[in-house]
Amino acid sequence: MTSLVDGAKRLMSRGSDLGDRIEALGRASEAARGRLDDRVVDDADATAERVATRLGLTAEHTVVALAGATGSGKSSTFNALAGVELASVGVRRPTTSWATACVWGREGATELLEWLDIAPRHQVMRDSLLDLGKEDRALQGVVLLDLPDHDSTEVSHHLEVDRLIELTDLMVWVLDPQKYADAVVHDRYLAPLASHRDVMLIVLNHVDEVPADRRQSMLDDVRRLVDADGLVGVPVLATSARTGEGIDALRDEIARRVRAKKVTRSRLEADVRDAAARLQEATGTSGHPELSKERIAALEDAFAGAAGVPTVVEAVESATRIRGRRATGWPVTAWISRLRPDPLKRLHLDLGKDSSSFTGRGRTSVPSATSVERARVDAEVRAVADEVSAPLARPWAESVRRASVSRLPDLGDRLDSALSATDLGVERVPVWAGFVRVLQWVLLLAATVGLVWSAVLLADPWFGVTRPSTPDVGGFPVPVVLLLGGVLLGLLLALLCRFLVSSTARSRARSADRRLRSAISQVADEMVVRPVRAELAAYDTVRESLARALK
Ligand SMILES: Nc1nc2c(ncn2[C@@H]2O[C@H](COP(=O)(O)OP(=O)(O)OP(=O)(O)O)[C@@H](O)[C@H]2O)c(=O)[nH]1
Ligand SMILES: [Mg+2]
Repeated sequence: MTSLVDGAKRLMSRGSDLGDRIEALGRASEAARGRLDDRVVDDADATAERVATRLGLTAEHTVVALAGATGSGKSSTFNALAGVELASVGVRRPTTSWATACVWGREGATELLEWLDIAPRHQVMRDSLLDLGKEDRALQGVVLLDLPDHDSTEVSHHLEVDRLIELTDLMVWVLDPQKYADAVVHDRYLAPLASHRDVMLIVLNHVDEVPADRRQSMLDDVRRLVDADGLVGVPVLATSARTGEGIDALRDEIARRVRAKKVTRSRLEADVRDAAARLQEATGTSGHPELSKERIAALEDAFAGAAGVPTVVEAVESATRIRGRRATGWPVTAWISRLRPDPLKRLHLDLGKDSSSFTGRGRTSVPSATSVERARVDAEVRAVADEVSAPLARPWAESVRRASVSRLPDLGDRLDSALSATDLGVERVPVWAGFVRVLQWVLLLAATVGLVWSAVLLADPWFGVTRPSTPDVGGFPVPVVLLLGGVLLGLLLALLCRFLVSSTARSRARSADRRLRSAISQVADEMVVRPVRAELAAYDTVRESLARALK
């Protein structure tokens, strides 16, 4: 396929419009592979390949095939055009089993004949028949094929006809007075090939057998049937291979088409168009909406819920509060609070950058998603697929849906590792809390000193020795000031810090929420949004490429 696209690009660089179409068809089928029915895609691929190959072969030769029912006179017409009895004409039906080729102008035809797969013993070089000469120039460049019939019981015959009809540049359908209205030729060949009407001729042979007064009405009847097949404008010629009547006109018509050098290209263009139209029918032409921000936000929200973000955020807030209080509280009561477990440790979400490298690997113990949360995830994923695929044809809507859920089996693990790899920003107690902690210990120390001092004074250990006077501050003895001041200030400071700790806890919870949601949003992008967008991109490629192939 790549070589085909490259080949088509080479043709494009030569300014070939057909090269551009082939490249577009190849691109469309590449993007549709695995998404649309294989048969339609294979058909487009094969067409692009065949057309590119034919374009790469001789442009000096035009393949003209005589096709029709058995006994219609294909071989006789072939001989009449060649001016020599090359093909056997028999009374036994069917006569011709293998296609015979007569080539006007040998140069460069070898590869073409090889591609047509015509055995050398069935090839005749018209130029080598030296005794002839008159009509040589007119059909220069023609590779005339006498095909087997398409309507006998010999299956191999119509297989050969179908194969060669696909490779032929100009098709000459030979009808006869008895069978010209047979459904076989109209339904199997003429009507389906309506798109190829520019590269077709119709011949009513055996006219010598039709009474002169009935000829015109028979020709009119043929015309009517051919028009009904969609072949409006295709010439209908009357010939008799036996008497030679109309053969010159047929030769002239073929020669005129071949000289115009448009036949091959028209044929190939029609092929590309047909294949592109079939692919387009399967793929549809409607546009699609982009994924809306709201839809993605709702999806992220559902993921955050399933990942337990609210639980973690709550834990961050209470852990910060507990740790802050422990640091800034009155040391005596703070020590008691150490007996309470740390909510983040309980969730196995250890704190901060250092610990995340360990916890990143293991599973957290954030409670797994409840069935309600899981159902919400499913519903939001479905809503994402539905939002963009509503206008798409069924195979594409189906492939968008498949893509949207393709990575969900790993979702639990991915959410969990996103959670544990996120720095929750709670590893350090704030700087001010560090100062407060020191201050609290200083105050506690002061209170202890005051306590011991007061105890000593009360115990009166001087035993009659004159007691040294106790210093005082503003009339209050220093030990009492130290004891009461230390305790009261410590408690007051602890109380004050509770407010500060609470506001720090709230702001850390908010920032943890932001960080977690940004990690979750990456997971949502990777697991759902990107796979869905990849399908839409493939769809756009197919649609745009087909529009280019059909323009
Ligand atoms: N009267 C008359 N007989 C013809 C004409 N063309 C062909 N015939 C005869 O019709 C018979 C069949 O002719 P062929 O040329 O073998 O027909 P064909 O289409 O090649 O048949 P198959 O090879 O069997 O598919 C032969 O007996 C021919 O002589 C014609 O224009 N007029
Ligand atoms: Mg024949």
